[in-house]
Amino acid sequence: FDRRIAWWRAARFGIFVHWGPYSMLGGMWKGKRVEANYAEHIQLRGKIPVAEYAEAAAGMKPDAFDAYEWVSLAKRAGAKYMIVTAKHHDGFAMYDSKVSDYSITRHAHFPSDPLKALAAACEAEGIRLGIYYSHAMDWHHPDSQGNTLDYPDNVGAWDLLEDWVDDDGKRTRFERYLQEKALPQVEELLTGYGPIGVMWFDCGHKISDEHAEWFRDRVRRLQPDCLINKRLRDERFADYGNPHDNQLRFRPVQPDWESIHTLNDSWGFRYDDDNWKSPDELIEQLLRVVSAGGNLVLNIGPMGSGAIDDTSRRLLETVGRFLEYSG
Ligand code: FUL
Repeated sequence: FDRRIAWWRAARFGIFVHWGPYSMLGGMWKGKRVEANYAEHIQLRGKIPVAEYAEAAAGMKPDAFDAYEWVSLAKRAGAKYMIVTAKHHDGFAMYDSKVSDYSITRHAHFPSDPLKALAAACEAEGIRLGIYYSHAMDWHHPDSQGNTLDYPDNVGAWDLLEDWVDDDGKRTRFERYLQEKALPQVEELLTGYGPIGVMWFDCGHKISDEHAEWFRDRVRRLQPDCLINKRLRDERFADYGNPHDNQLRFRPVQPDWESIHTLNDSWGFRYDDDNWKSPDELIEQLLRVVSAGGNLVLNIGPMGSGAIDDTSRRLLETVGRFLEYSG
């Protein structure tokens, strides 16, 4: 274990990237602001039916996307790894998935695979690539969790306790989602993009131990050196912990832990989120987390076009300059 996690312990600082069709919407739906702190939750909070969200997603044209620019910004910021959303809760694959057509390439017809480009840029620049994958929730798949607008009979987190009875075939249906979409997608992510530093799962409280085991098994089998974050399920399944989002509120129970922060309020890009942290605040967070023995991961939300807004860029560059001058 010490050998596997050595690079991550030395890294101390990473960049998170939230990017998907929600970035293009930027918190707005049909000209109206949707009340959601997190722009990436717009489909759920805005009660947008799957068909309408999918229609909008088909219009995503990330013409300004430049993998080298993203990775070189991460590098200038002083980060050593970069975690990118391959699929968020909306179920949309931001890579060329062969498992589901609901993707940036097949659904939005973007001519190349952005994750391939990012993997190549990371390799060239010496940045470790991590992949965020929403395994427990998928608002597009009829048998997954979280979307009760289109799928009122959907399974809920409480249904998946260990002693849960297969009420109305809900467990069977949820397992169908896992077997036909989530697990095969995790397999393609672990086999098509070179060495993955960390598989970053989310909302593990919504799945059972048995289901978590299915994912862990894939990661260990396909990339034994790949790390797993706590949100696959809980610390029993993880290589490192994640204390509360955006805060360092308590002493984490795991010796290896990572604190995630975003530059403003949302993770995904939202037009009117200007609650930016100051460079001083960011540097202070970095110092607090690192001096308490953790890793800090700072999030950026590129726009739907793939461009990164000037404020995010400047903030990251300022952190990078501080790290450079302070050695
Ligand atoms: C949460 C998600 O629901 C947010 O959208 C975001 O991805 C954050 C990092 O984790 O659980």
